[in-house]
Amino acid sequence: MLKYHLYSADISPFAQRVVLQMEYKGIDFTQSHPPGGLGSPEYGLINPIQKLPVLTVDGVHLPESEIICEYIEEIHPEPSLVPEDPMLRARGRLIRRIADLYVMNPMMPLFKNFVRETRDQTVVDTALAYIGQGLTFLNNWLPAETYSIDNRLTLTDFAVAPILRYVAEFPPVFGMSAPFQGLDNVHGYINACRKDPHIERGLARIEAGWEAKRSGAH
Ligand SMILES: N[C@@H](CCC(=O)N[C@@H](CS)C(=O)NCC(=O)O)C(=O)O
Repeated sequence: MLKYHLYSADISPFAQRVVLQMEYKGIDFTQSHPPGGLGSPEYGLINPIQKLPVLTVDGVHLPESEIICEYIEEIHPEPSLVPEDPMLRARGRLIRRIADLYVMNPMMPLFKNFVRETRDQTVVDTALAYIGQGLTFLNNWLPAETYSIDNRLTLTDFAVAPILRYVAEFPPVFGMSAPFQGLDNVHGYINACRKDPHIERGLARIEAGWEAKRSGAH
């Protein structure tokens, strides 16, 4: 049996995507924060990209959440988290790609600009504009009342729901007061997702992670 270790953090939407998938499939794995911290030389040997998550499989290090999830899906196809139909599979990948490239990536500069005194407002405004645009892209493909594809829980929901939870939390801190306003599909979709106990567990972990960080526990 393969031995899995995941370098992760509760607050990471990318790590939660993998954690949710492995939990759903009942796969045994251990977890830890990166040894020495994300930027440490020690972690650089595990992941030269110095980001979370990394799945270590029998000593081999695999970074990038999407790549990890696809690998897990191939090794542990049951219970399946991808549709049978190739076009629906492609649609799921497309939604995940939009969420990663056009919504979550533009959010990254916000995290470097939390402190008001040193905030670069031009960078923040550009980031907010891109996030808004990415959400309108997502609005074209997400349904308003159910899971993202196939009318059932899939990998795409494990990827997109944590990212949308981030959108609900952080852009408002920078003045984007209602990120989902006018985006009925995105808004309805995230509300529908929270009714699923698997997704809810991941989102609750992210929220608890934020809380722990705020109270100085991490
Ligand atoms: N494309 C990567 C993104 C991973 C990512 O950005 N992870 C964040 C945590 S949520 C991170 O490690 N950030 C550290 C940094 O950028 O220095 C993936 O899907 O795994």
